Amino acid sequence: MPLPWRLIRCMLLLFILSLQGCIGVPIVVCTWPFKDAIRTAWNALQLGFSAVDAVVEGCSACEALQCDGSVGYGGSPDEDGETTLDAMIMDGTTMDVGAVGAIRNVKDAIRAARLVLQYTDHTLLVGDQATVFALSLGLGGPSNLTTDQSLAKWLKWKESDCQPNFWRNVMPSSNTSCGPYSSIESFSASNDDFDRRKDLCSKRVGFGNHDTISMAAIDKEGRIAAGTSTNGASYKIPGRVGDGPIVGAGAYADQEVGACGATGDGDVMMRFLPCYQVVENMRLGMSPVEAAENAISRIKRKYPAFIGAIVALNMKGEHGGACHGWTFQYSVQTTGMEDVNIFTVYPAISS
Ligand code: SD4
Repeated sequence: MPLPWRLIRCMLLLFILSLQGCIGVPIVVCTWPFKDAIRTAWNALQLGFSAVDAVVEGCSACEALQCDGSVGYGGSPDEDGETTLDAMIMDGTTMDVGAVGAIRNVKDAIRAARLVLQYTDHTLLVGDQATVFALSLGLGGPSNLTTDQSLAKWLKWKESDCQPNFWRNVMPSSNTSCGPYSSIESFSASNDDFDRRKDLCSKRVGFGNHDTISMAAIDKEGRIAAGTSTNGASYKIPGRVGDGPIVGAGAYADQEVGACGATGDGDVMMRFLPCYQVVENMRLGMSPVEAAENAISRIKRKYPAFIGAIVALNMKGEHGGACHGWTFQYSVQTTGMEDVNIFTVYPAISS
């Protein structure tokens, strides 16, 4: 081949490669600096696995590592001291979803969610029946999800009269503020205990240490997926399911537009389907940052004290985040990055 042609070919190749770099796919993003989770997902993408596989592998790594104690076994004990898990996986090419809520005695929550996606027409299975389902298809278990750390955390909470907790408008029936509780209406106003006991309930749980993994990925073939895994909220009332396994709340992905992952006070956030909102905002032309800021502002208008954050990703590989009530960090790895990059997002000044 004559030299000029070789040169032109080389330049063309370089141009294509640089274009891939700036378009930024394949790509994987997730809430918080969960570097090992991103690396695991990125390796899966590099090996040619699908976006769904990469998200499952990434979240699964976080579960095994018990990322920040709020993903996987041994974290966020509920009122009975038990750890239960929420997880979801969404395939943005088909809009198929598999999710598990408050699954018990199974460590591999995201893999259980994937089984729902792969082998059923359902979207969400919960509690003991989700466990039976997952075990029937070969997932490991039953496993004890309690660890020495989660037990110690729960005992300390019991010793602190079960404070804080998620109850409101109730009265404890004993002299501690632990349950069982009765509705406040069932107490007569003349009850001597009323005022004293009223103060014993429901000091609000802070979400300062909340760190769900919500992850989104675009694979080499341009397919998008999103997923979540979390042990939810410490001292939750048994049976509570958070936003993690709720489609459009904890995560969302649509091949036509992009994807989103959320973290924070799931009880509030799921009322707004913030990730669905983000994707629809991007469909209307907003950038990922604008879309995320808009979704957060809708929640903050109604719940000024809520704590939460969002990471958004469009099909071009552009990403952005927004948060309220805390400083947020999210992780990214894409073509041209040697390792995971961490991005920091601050709450809007008006927060
Ligand atoms: C939940 N949203 O169950 C989850 C917890 C979380 O960052 O996001 N932590 O409410």
